[in-house]
Amino acid sequence: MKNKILIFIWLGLLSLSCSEFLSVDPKPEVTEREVTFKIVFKDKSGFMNTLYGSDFVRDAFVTLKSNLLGSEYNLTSDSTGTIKIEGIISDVYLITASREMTPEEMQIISGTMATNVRLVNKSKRIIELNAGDNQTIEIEMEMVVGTSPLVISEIYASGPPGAGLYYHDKYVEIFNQSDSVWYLDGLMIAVVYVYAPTWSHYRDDPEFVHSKNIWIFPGSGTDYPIQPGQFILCAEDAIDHRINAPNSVDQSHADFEFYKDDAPDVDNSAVPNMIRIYQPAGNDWLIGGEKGALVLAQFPADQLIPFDDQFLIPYSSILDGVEYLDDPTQLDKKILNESIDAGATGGIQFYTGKSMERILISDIDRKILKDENNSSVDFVIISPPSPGRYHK
Ligand SMILES: [Ca+2]
Ligand SMILES: [Ca+2]
Ligand SMILES: [Ca+2]
Repeated sequence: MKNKILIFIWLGLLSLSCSEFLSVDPKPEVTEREVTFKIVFKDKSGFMNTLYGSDFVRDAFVTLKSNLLGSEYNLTSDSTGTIKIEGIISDVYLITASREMTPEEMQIISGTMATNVRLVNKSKRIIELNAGDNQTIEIEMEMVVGTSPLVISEIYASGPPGAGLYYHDKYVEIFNQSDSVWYLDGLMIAVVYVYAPTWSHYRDDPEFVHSKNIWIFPGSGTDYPIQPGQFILCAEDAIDHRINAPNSVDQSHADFEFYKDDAPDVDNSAVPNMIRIYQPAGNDWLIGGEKGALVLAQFPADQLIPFDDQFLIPYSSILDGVEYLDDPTQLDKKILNESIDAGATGGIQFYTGKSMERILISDIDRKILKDENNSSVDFVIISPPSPGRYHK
């Protein structure tokens, strides 16, 4: 495809400075103290200065999510780029700030009515607020252009309840949230690699996702369109799993099927098969039941870079990536770089029939799913799974 999508423009990426905000004073004798603090958002793009004469980011929509309690706070920054919160509990917070640039603002800044331009806090997503002195935290925001038209809309990995160790009903679902037709031909679905014995990972690789499990969609360019608002189901096995596992779901009408031709695998001849590029182990496409990460990438399979016993996929080719953890608050355990997915969904145990689906934010002309590149806030846990459709 000739379109160059998901072009993130990173400004001043290297100038992360976090010393001023980590004024950590643990005071271990004090628990559940309440905190009052301010956060000031500053723009690194120069947009705000052009528009308003200072770098403070006004009208930023800010979400703070408590790690410990899961409580969530939504605030909007004022004309001095500031939010103030009183009386919340000391904790580690996941902070997501987003400032949509309007086409009118972009006209002033760039001379074009650009859409899909945002300021976000790329580099500082976790803050620790401790009881004690009033704190003022400064967070820099950077420009992001574009959002992927295709996203991973659901990952079902846990397996159904009441069917022993049955796990053949896993799937990944892809969604077109743009207003135009796209083509799946050749797009890549890869499982992010970790060393299983030690769970070490390549999260901090500055350029590449490492994978030992890479499949691509069939087709030669325009064979497999995905319409605006369409969900595409890629099933481990495209069968009616209720036959083997009464609490599972019917996937006999899946759009694609992972068929491993060197293994005793099921092949529904009515469902086109994903093409295995690299997955030397296992009897079928395999994703972790409780934790793992998947990426959807637009990258030529014959240009994959071999590395050790893996292949490398450039971050710049990744349309979407989603990570899930058995404990999604343990973000230090993440394996996927924060630039692809700043958080994690999950918290699902094996064989519970629970699934992870992107949150619906609009359903006016077509469905729009939440896509902050942060699975901690983008996803919701559902049961039963909703293969090939939205769960409600
Ligand atoms: Ca299969
Ligand atoms: Ca098939
Ligand atoms: Ca679904």
